Amino acid sequence: MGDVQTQHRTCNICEAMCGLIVEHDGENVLSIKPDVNDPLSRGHICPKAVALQDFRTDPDRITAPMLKVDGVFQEITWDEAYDIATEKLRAVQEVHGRDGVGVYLGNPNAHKFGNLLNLPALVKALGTKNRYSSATADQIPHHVASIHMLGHPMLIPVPDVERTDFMLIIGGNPVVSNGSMMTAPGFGKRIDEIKSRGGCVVVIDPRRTETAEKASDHLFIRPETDAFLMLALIHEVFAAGLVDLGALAGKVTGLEALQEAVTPFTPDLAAKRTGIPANIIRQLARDFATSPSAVCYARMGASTQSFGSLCQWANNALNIITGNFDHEGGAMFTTPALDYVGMTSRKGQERTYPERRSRVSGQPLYNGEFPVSVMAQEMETPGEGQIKALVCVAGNPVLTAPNGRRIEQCLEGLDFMLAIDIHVNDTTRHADLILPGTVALEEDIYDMVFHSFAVRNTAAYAPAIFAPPKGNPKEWEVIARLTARLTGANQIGPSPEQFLSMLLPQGYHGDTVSVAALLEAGQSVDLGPLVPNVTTRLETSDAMIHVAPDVFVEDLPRLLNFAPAQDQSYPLQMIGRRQVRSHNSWTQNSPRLVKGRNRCTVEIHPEDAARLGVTDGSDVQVRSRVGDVIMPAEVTDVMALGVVSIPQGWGQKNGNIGAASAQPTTSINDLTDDRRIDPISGNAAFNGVAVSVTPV
Ligand SMILES: Nc1nc2c(c(=O)[nH]1)N[C@H]1C(S)=C(S)[C@@H](COP(=O)(O)OP(=O)(O)OC[C@H]3O[C@@H](n4cnc5c(=O)[nH]c(N)nc54)[C@H](O)[C@@H]3O)O[C@H]1N2
Ligand SMILES: Nc1nc2c(c(=O)[nH]1)N[C@H]1C(S)=C(S)[C@@H](COP(=O)(O)OP(=O)(O)OC[C@H]3O[C@@H](n4cnc5c(=O)[nH]c(N)nc54)[C@H](O)[C@@H]3O)O[C@H]1N2
Ligand code: SF4
Ligand SMILES: [Mo]
Repeated sequence: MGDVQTQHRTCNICEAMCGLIVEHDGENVLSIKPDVNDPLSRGHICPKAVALQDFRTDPDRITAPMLKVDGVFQEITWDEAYDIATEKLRAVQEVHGRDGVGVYLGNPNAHKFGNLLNLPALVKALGTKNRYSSATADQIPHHVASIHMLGHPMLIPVPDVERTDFMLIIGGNPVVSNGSMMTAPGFGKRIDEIKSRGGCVVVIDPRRTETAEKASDHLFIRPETDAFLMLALIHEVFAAGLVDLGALAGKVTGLEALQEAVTPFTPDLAAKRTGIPANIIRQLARDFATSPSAVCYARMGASTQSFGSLCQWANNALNIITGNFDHEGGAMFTTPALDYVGMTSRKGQERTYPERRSRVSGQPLYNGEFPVSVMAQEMETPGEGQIKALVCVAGNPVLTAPNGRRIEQCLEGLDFMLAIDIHVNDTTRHADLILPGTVALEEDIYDMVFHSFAVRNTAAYAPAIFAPPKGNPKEWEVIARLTARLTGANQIGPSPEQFLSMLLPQGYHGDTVSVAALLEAGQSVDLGPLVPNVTTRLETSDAMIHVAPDVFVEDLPRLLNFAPAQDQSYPLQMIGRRQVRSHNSWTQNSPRLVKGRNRCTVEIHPEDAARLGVTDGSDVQVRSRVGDVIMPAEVTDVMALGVVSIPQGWGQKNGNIGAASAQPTTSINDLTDDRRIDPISGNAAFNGVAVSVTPV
């Protein structure tokens, strides 16, 4: 045991980047506390931050390369592991071509800058078009809206929560999730601040969420009908003569086309589809448009549904036509120290979208990745381009992708699967070889992605606190060494810190922010509130904002034809939910996070429950077209009538994770349907799945 030391670092579990103070003695964590001086999180943390220490010491963690021999994992050396991985992957590619190897990259990669900097080279070395990630289970509609309206997928507007007078939250639960495509730690306090300066927060959600409870107002909405609401708000803003582009006047094209496109989407039609009365929709439009500042923020519930792209387009369009785009208190654009948009600039490059279509069912490819909902059919369907081997880095699609068990069956049929992960779980247990990853406290941290989505510009860098177990390399180095074997290179490239040193000088704060300066500061540095800037950054061919791109307008007939399915065998609609003490599918080994009652319940409205004979706490069977599960019911009027909610991330059945959870749980993705996607973006439509619930 050494001297007690403290380190300031940001938490990298979710997008919130909370500032932490970690006290340790070189061997063990002594405490993890919130950093009240962090300019972004201002003292907020959640219970998952304290659990960061558990992920390191988890006895079930993989700490050596593991090769499956006769169905049983055995430890092998790193040299053997790199050799086997290279040989097997190349062997598959020799027989089946480069596309014979598929790649799936999971969510934790977005939070690990060493991975982000090294994975592109690995993917390039494999040379496969069969690329997938959790992004198509999450956020592609946001990127698609930005591509067509602003010309760059990563130019994503972020609500200026610190200054807004009116926030309309559609399908997000930031009090629990701490924000997504909106890094906003401590969102409950931020709602209080908006209200105490005389502002207002309205939540639109089929569930009266933790965010709705804190907000000024909550309106229940039928799942998947949000586009009707947002287009009706736009309709009403035009009708009331309240269009005002503000500083963007002369920078926006397509206003007339927008007005024409929304003509059929009256508040009356929206009322029929959404269940929100027309007079309330009209009033909401006027309040929004006449507020000194306002911002509409549509997230998961509005993007992972059948009309996800229309929702993200309408969301931007509403902010634009009310003068709330690139404007204080509206939807703004970050100027982070590491300029991710600039690094990936497409200025002057002619591009067509979608970039490609999938082999079997012709689904769209954006940002170089196919929808994860087609991964199973691309493994199942013979022919040139069939996936015969998989490289899965920090991903758990069996539990996180729609119809995950179909993917699970396909994994068994592969010639070879390589995983880089920390656990044997429902996905990685199908691997032939698993290379151990390293966890947060063993890695340097600089958040490459989420500063781009933060409600305030800040920057923070901290080195690793502990060495990885058993002298293992850090995860970025594992990826780099594997890449070097594949390419035959005899050395690996720069370390993440060296990369960062090269990239920061090119960013928006290059004269003050460097690795050395951040180390010297020893904690998160404040780079100020968001500033208007988008007109200099547009990458559309005419450098204008396109408020009515054809791709969205052409999808409107599909929306007009939408009527919720009337299948009496599946009379209810299922949506997902997030919970404070779990993060996606991988935190269920931390006893402090899983303790207490079984939280993997299906929430159902009391009237639905009474009609179906379901009682609170009793087991029910939930069934959809693709599968069925048995789980406890929670009868609660937080749910809209006709809608049930199941949390995502549970259902660990096989492998060494989930044991700390006292009760067996179920995976929502045993029920979600991989046939349901938003056709413009290819994003999975997790919400609005038709299900039945019956007592058992
Ligand atoms: N029905 C439904 N499904 C959903 C969602 C939903 O709301 N509803 N949400 C979707 C969303 S938004 C997302 S982002 C996806 C997430 O989908 P995934 O990215 O596939 O799943 P995660 O649960 O994040 O799993 C991460 C994997 O990484 C491993 N891991 C954790 N930390 C590390 C590490 O440091 N290094 C390495 N190498 N491995 C690590 C874990 O063991 C686990 O296997 O799920 C999606 N699925
Ligand atoms: N504690 C915790 N925090 C997390 C995560 C976690 O697993 N746990 N995951 C992280 C990740 S990967 C992401 S992407 C973010 C996501 O962060 P959020 O976007 O805030 O996602 P959710 O909390 O799933 O909230 C989605 C909301 O949409 C509602 N909803 C469902 N269907 C519809 C619909 O059709 N219309 C409308 N209007 N609403 C609907 C749901 O009831 C729910 O309240 O959270 C991140 N933060
Ligand atoms: S809210 Fe997210 S970033 Fe903040 S402490 Fe919790 S898990 Fe970490
Ligand atoms: Mo996500």
